Amino acid sequence: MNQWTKRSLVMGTLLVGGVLGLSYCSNKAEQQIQQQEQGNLNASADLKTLMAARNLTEGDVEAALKTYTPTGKKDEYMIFASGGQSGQVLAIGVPSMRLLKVIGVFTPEPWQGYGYGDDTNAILAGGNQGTHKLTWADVHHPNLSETKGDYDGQYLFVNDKANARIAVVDLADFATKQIVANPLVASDHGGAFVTPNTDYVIETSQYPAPLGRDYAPLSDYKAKYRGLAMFWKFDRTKGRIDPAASFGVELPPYSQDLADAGKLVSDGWVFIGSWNTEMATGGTLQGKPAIESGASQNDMDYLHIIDWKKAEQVVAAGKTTTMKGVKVITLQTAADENVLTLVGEPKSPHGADVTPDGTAIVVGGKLDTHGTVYEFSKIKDQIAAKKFESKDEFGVPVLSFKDTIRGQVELGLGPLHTVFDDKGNAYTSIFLESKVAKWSLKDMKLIEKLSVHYNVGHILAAEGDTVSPDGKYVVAMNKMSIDRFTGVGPLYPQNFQLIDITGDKMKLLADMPIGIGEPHYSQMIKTDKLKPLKMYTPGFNPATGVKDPNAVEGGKERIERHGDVVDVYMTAVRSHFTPDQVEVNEGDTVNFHITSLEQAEDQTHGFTVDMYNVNISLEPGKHENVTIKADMPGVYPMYCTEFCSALHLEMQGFFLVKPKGAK
Ligand code: CUK
Ligand code: CUA
Repeated sequence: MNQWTKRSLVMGTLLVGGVLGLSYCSNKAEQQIQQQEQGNLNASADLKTLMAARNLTEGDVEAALKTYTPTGKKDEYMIFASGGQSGQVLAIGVPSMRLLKVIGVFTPEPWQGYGYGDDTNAILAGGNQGTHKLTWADVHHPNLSETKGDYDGQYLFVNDKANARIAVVDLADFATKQIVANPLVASDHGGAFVTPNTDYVIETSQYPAPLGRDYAPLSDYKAKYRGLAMFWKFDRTKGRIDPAASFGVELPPYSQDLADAGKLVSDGWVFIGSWNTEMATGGTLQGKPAIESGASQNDMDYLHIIDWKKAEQVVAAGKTTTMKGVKVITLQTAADENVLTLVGEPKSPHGADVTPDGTAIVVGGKLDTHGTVYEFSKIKDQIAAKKFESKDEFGVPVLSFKDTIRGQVELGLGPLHTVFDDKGNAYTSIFLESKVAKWSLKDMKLIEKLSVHYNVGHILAAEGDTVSPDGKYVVAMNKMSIDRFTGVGPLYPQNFQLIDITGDKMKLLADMPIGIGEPHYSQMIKTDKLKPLKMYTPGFNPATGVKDPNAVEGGKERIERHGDVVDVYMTAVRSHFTPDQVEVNEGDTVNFHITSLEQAEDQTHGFTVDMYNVNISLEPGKHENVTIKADMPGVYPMYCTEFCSALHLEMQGFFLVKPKGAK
């Protein structure tokens, strides 16, 4: 039997198997033939010849061996990466650096049907701010839920810097469940960082403005403009943020930046960097310095230290004011009650990262060459003893810089973010030098620098933000890729570079071009901590988290008319929708209630009504509701958008809209 006969036999099996739902087995047969073919090809080529032909060094081959993941083999880690301006989150396997999923979060995602049905539209609508419909977000920092300071694999939180929002993604089905909009500020940045048991999701503002998004002229900057640290209470039993149990802490009008929660000995505290303590507001047309230079005058800015357990007590004691429905500890109260304390940090800092043991906080400096390490015990003791050096002009106590730090280590030009391994080492991204600096936390000594390509922003490490990082891998998230990839026009991909940190020397293993958004931060979790669902229980509505009241059972499909409202109770199963003919009158409101009757793994259907901007994803067992206004008379195919079986194309129906006045 030659290959072609074998192939056509397999295709025949595929066709029959697809109808019978046996495509998995026949795929396996196809795979075996492919492997045989590859085996025959490779037998004639030895490794050295291949290396020469592809111009590969031994180092390249070693890197390939460390990352190559043959078909069927799975990754040890998963990265959850910010999708930047796309408003989404990327799930990436490590070490293969294969993209596994793009999770729709703040932006509609058609494949998942996210934002094209009633229930996911309601989730997106939860993030409405202001009067303009928001169709994008600037995602910066994904953070995994933690239990006792360790990733527990249950939830992921992300922030939208552009519109001050936080989203909750459930890692049971990798789907967004909630978006909360901060009513007090217009931008955030220090989010979405979690406390060690995920009691709170922290969101701090970036650009100061009057709280509540009121108007005040820039001449009132010091008097009326403020920052905010929001503590969103997470209700784990519901898997949702509870806005009513959340609170804010008013901050001075400095530009608050990255934040991190304390852990172990520093549990109960939050550290937030800031820049522009000069409170520059620009005014270039009036001949004043641009904000970039106005904000770079002071040698020191302020690290903000918040005692959030104290803040909880202050809230419980009712010492808050309510602004737009949010309980807020005013700046005055925060200063008086020592909820908020400041300490100097070197020129235009970026990053505030708590070490795995919780004893120290590492801060980088965009305009400083050091990594600065603060000793938490010194901070805590001085606050307890009320040993303050001064107050800022808003009355917030300030600690002495030199009495607070463990030390500083010279790292290079533009140190930004720091992550940690399991051996007491820190890894800091050096933006201007395009390097990753490895240094020892104990000896405060630089160990090694590795070139990355190029302009590294954040870096991340395996389980890097937990109390027990794994070591093994660091990923440099590079802003520029200049000469790394084939050209795709003037908007270049970003470049994630996987680095092996197991040996004495860091070793670059692989590049992954990122052609979506501008990722900022990511976290990397061991995949054995994730317990993703394979399918939903029949009739389950993932957006509401319960079996849908309109779920449809096989045999109970029907169309009901109530005046000009038509309810279509529909099921989907290979390879048909029931009912497959829906005729309504122009002007009717049509509610589709669709349940997938599938209970076989990876058997997904889609459902669209052409021209009506509907596309939902029906994973096995899932229920979705879609409402459309039948305002376009005509005949519109409804069809399944997922190639689900050999008779997928036949999985269609008709949506007929009878024009007004027609017989
Ligand atoms: S920021 Cu982007 S590289 Cu938003 Cu975390 Cu530093
Ligand atoms: Cu169902 Cu295609």
